Amino acid sequence: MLIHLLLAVVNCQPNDAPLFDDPLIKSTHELQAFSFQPPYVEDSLRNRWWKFGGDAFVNVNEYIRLTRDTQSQSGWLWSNTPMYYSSWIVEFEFKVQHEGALSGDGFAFWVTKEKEIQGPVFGSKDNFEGLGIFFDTYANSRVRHSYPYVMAMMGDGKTSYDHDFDGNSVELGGCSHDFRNQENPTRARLELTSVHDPSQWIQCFKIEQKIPLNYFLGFTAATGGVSSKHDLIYTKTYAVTLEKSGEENRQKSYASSSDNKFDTSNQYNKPPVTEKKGTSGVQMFIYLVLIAIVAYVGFVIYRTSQQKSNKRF
Ligand SMILES: [Ca+2]
Repeated sequence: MLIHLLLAVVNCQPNDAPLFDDPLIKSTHELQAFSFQPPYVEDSLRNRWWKFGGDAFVNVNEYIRLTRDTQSQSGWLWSNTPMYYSSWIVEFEFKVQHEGALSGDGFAFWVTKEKEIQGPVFGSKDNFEGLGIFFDTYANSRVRHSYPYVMAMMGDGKTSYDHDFDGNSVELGGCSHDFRNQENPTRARLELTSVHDPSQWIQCFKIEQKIPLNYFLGFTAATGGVSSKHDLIYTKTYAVTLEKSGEENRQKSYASSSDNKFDTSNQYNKPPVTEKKGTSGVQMFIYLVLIAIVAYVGFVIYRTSQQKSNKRF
């Protein structure tokens, strides 16, 4: 299934409520499994839905810091649960601050098959499968546009990001946006749904790509010879039901989940949702598919036997 991706980056006041003023959106509900906000951790000093590692650490009242403003850092934060909705919106606020003249390398937002593997692409592995959105603050190659630069890459598991050339050859879309050393956090919104462009936002890019279900959401950041503090303030993720095709999207999502052998019973913590999930509708959809397959197999057997009997006589 082809999906529109849209990223908007704005400088904004902290804690503004998210706006979904699109008439095509029938309803949204927040997915707790893909959201976080202060104090980030529970009594056990862990987060039930997210895991962090490398050089990342939590300041419970203010931020999750992926890297400090020192050289050769690498930190990560990944969702425990894979995303099994096909239409969703994620919004996150972040701050990138540095004291030296230069900042680097940047951070990434991921929707990928694998997680928690450190590497050279903003702290995560190269040759990844899935979507990477890179908030690149350092020009490693000849400058083609102003920095910081935000860009998207769709990884097929074989193609390299090529850090030394800032991913120039694999860029699907991007924009320049100065989010460094801003007084307020910068907010980004990524929409994996077919709604129109939000009016209050600056559109960074819009591309059409297929993103498989059951990929993990993550953030990683790295510093090299130059450095920055890469801080995440909050993330809120919403499942979206569209006006006309919402129920259809929901059913496709669940049907594809079973195709991918997603085990909702024990392999992962299933995220809580506030809406009724329409199980009977999903069952009906699966029954219809099974009936269609049975009918087709019956037709093939019938035609084969007819052809054989035609040859015989
Ligand atoms: Ca770079």
